[in-house]
Amino acid sequence: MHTSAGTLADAAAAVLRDNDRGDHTVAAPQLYPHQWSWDSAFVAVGWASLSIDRALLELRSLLAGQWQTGMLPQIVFSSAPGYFPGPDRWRTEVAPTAPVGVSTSGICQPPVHGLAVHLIGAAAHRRGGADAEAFDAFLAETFDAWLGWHRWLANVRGTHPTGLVEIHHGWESGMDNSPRWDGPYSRIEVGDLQPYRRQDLLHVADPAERPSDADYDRYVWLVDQLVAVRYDDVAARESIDFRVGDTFFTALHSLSARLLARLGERLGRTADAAELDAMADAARSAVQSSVDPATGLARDHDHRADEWLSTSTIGGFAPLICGTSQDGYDALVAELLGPRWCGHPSLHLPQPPTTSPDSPAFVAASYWRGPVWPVVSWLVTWCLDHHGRTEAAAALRSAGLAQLGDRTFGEYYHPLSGRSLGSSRQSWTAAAALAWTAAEQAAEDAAGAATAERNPVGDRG
Ligand code: 2M8
Repeated sequence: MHTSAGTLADAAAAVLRDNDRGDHTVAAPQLYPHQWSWDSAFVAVGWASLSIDRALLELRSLLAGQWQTGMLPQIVFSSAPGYFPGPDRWRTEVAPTAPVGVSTSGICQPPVHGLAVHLIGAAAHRRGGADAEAFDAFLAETFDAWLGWHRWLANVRGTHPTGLVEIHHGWESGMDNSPRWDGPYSRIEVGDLQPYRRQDLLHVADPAERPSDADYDRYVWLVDQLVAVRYDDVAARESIDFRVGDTFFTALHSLSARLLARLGERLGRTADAAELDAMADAARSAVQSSVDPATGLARDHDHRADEWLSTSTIGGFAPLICGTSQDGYDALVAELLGPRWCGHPSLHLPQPPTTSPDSPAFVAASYWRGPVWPVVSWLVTWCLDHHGRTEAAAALRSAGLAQLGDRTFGEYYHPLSGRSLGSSRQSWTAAAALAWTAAEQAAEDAAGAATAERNPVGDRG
């Protein structure tokens, strides 16, 4: 195990190095030639096992794109060509609150950054010396930026009576064409669209792995709607055709705010830490209130149609991220490992598919409609560990590492055959491999230390 885990880590490190563009890591070499917000947080966690300085640089580059409102943008653009929609469609220069001198998109992505900062800090302090000092300086320098991001989420995007953080585009969820959004998208009537040309289909083996052209029309329509109101937050909330409370996003807001609160205390920022804790509590309550009593899964809420959305997707496991009652948590872990999800008899490996294979909305090879996403599996295993479910975490982690044994570092995987899909050499998949191998190593070291303690003369036989 030791040797093969080491080899996988070396291969994963090579992917990050290949995708490194100096101050940022592209999400994938061809399909995604820019810096994506939640990708860069996961990627920074991967970098932390190789270089703390490089991990911190990744987050600094992302923060350079932060809007004056506090929003962290979905994409910080480089000058690389070949991605649609690029800066000329986003036209964020019309927004008075966009950053100056940095080109970004005009929406956001899930707030996993607090988790990344927490994990990089833990790695830096395990190493000590210059790494610990570099992290402490970074934290002092950037704490207000992270606080501003969460304030924006709570105060601008978290005002609906459900308490769920609302998103204005499926891209903001990170799970672009998930069946979670089928209802809200079906209600959108696309008006006159300026012509555009997709670039993504040039980089995948089969167009069926990507969203459809009809999906893209809606995606672009929403971008145009935001441009029309110059990205004004209040005007967007009133006019945009897609307004959905996202339970998974809200759970991540809660988790990250909680972890940032602890870091704030270390800086002596007691009042700010209390504010972050209050945000974390409110977001967790909203996630708990979204749970469907019939299924135990959390639900999104379509604010436009005023209805709950209850398709069986990975989003339903949001309480595993932010925490819930002991019984509620145990029931959700049992559901995750049970026959509708990771224990489904048709699965290649016990890994969470993005939609339950039992759901009519499940499509095995289509992007966020069914495939296994290693980065999401890693997030789930980290949360299980964090909330004390170490056995469940270890079981999913070892299946996740087996999944990555093909060394393609696929963007996502066919849940029934295990085939790699979408882009290969995807940065966040490599980051997941690095984080998992580090966790595996830590578990082996802990087991070794326990054996040595029981048997101090060193007789292992
Ligand atoms: C995918 O989304 C982008 C738009 O943001 C795309 O399809 O062009 C999603 O998987 C998203 O979650 C991810 O952050 C991004 C880059 O990996 O790709």
